[in-house]
Amino acid sequence: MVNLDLLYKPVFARAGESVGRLIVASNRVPAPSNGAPAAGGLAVALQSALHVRGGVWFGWSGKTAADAESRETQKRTQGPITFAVSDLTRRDVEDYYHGFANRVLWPICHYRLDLAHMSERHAEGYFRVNEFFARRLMKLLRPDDIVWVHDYHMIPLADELRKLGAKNRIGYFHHIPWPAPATAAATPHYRRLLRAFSAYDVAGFQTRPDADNFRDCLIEAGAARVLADGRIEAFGRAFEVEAFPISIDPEAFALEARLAERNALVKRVRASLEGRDLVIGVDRLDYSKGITHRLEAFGAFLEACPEAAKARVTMLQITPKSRSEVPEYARIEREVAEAVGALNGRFGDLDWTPLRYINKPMGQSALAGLYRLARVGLVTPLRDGMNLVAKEFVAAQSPEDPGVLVLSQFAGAAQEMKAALIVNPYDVKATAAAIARAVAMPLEERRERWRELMGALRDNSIDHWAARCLSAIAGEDEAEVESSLHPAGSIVRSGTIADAEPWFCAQDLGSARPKPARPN
Ligand code: GDG
Repeated sequence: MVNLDLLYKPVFARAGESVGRLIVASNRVPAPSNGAPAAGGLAVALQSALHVRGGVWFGWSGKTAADAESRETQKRTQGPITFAVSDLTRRDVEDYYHGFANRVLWPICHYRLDLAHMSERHAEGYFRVNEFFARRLMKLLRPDDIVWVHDYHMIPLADELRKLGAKNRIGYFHHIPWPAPATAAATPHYRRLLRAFSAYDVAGFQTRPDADNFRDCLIEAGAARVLADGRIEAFGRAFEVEAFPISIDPEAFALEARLAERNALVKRVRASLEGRDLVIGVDRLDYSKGITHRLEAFGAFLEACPEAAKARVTMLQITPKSRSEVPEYARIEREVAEAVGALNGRFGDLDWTPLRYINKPMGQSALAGLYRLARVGLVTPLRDGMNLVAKEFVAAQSPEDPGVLVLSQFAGAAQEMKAALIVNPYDVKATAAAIARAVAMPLEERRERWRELMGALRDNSIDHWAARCLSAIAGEDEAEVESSLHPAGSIVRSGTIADAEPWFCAQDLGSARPKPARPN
């Protein structure tokens, strides 16, 4: 255990000026480890920011405590970063995580009111756990720290910190969509949640429509007015509501994909394809990702294009299981497995399985190499905050012979990635037609589209995103923050992610996942 008072001093300070540390709060926290393989882009970007300022990454350990008394904060320091995590009781996990976060907020934010499971006990647990986190975090907080809270699990954290007297600058980033008021208003304790947002100094969303939806929610609830400087005043506090589209590090991912041509698994897959075109889908097993619609579209494509069936175009769907303890996820797991069986039964042959369906998570290198191998990337969520797979697929392509991205209009990424083939994922026939078009697309058009897409990624890399968010939260100069994130030779490549839920790279979804608490 390390005493936080001994923490490394911030390095991002001009002479004579003190800069507070960065405190990142998220449901799950990466486990510090030396020499581990590169973690997902987001974790790397946040660790870079933490390295620069020095700071604390705070959240749930992913483990269950025997009882409320054994929820001590465990701290481990690696260089300038301290990882501070607490266990939660079985009941906390059930109510806060499986319950309110994943059975109320997740479905409602993804426009699935039909899947929302309203339970007063879960709601009460959600606010209780956030209060618990706030009490723990308050013990670590210094007056000049800035706090950056991530995602829907922790919306009330700033409000709870304020109640305990925190005066720090606190920002929030919402990784998933924010729905229009008519949908959002179905959330239990809706007004309390809206009020909780007003404790932040900045509320960040993935896209302009999401930010607008959120603003409309406040205004329609009669809780807010827009100030002359563009900020919102609600429940007696003024704060900024802004869109910060998250991204990846396109150059690092491109390099990873180039190097992965030598990856043994990628080589095996290439050999097994025997020259056939590959269509790839990569998603956590989640009903928001539109996997059954996508499989239906792939079947419709094979049916409508006998020449594709003859050429034995093959689809690879990589789908690590996720949140299996939640009943709605167990259901989608069964539905997808049935759809896979039906498709292969219908179109397959003795020597051809049209759809390869994998539930285990891949290593990041293999994943990058498989994207590069594919002629078509199918990213067709029914709703998605951003969708980093779409961005990774593009970054992984060979500029000389790039694959084609088919992208849902309902992914946040579609706002920026206009040169993809944009589809309505509910329209199975139209998606099938887009697959056919992508498979047959001439090289020159593929190159042109890819250049435009890659240009969009370069204009807004993950570092740029982190710098924009941080400068808004801290009220600092954006260019200066960005240039400080990666001073020469300082790229952070350590840290593995303890669990992928919900916005981290899914590499550890399998064995590293915490033991689930059984639903009552
Ligand atoms: C949430 C929002 C938003 C997946 N399978 C494997 C693997 N992955 C990695 C992908 C990608 C990440 O997981 C998934 O990111 P997405 O953005 O696609 O989706 P969510 O997990 O739902 O994330 C989303 C995101 O937060 C960030 O703000 O974009 O809208 O829902 O990086 O590569 N990685 C490895 N093996 C796998 O099998 N290594």
